[in-house]
Amino acid sequence: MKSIVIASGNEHKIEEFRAMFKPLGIEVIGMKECGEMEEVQETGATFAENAVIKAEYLMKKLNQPVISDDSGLEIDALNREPGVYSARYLGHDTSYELKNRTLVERMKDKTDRTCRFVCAIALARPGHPTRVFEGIVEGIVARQPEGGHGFGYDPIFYYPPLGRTLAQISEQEKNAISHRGKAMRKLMEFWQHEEVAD
Ligand code: ITT
Repeated sequence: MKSIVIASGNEHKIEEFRAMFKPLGIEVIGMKECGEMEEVQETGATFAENAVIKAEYLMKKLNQPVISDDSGLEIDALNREPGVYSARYLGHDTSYELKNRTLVERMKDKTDRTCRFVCAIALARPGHPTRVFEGIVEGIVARQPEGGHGFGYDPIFYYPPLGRTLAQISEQEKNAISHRGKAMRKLMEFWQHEEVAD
């Protein structure tokens, strides 16, 4: 397989997938490049359910293999918010500067600052059962947003082993330890064994 469609409208995610698939010689095509502008309703209660909904919807429309990514930030002291609502937290179009500042403010008196990013990648193929691959990275909610790399909640996700937020490290460093990188490596392992490639 020379290319794979990703059922995502999030350019930052697509860029991370592009970087991870590149060494394998596989081109990543965002759904907008296929003329698909419509985002399907994420009605699932879990990341895995939403990933399956997104991938199967587009796979059926295009009749070709599709991957999707559903991901988000869980903060333990906030009952695992924003969770599956990470993109919709405070409204889909609200800036991440405001979303991040709001979460930091809500966390200011909390002693338990543990959090995690979760990623579920679904691979949907015509005539095959859909598969889901998950990855998690554990961290701490930062006292204030730091760093200009990455996207979304990266500036408030402090990663203790590197002593920096995910917005203070390079894309390569992030892919090596991130929830998406881990899920992606599980997908690649399956890919190689199952010969997903044409
Ligand atoms: P698609 O559904 O079109 O893929 P989306 O952005 O709406 O795009 P999700 O519903 O999966 O995707 O929401 C994921 C949100 O979780 C994302 O918008 C960020 O707010 C957050 N998130 C996920 N991965 C992240 C990462 O690596 N770094 C920072 N924030 C992340």
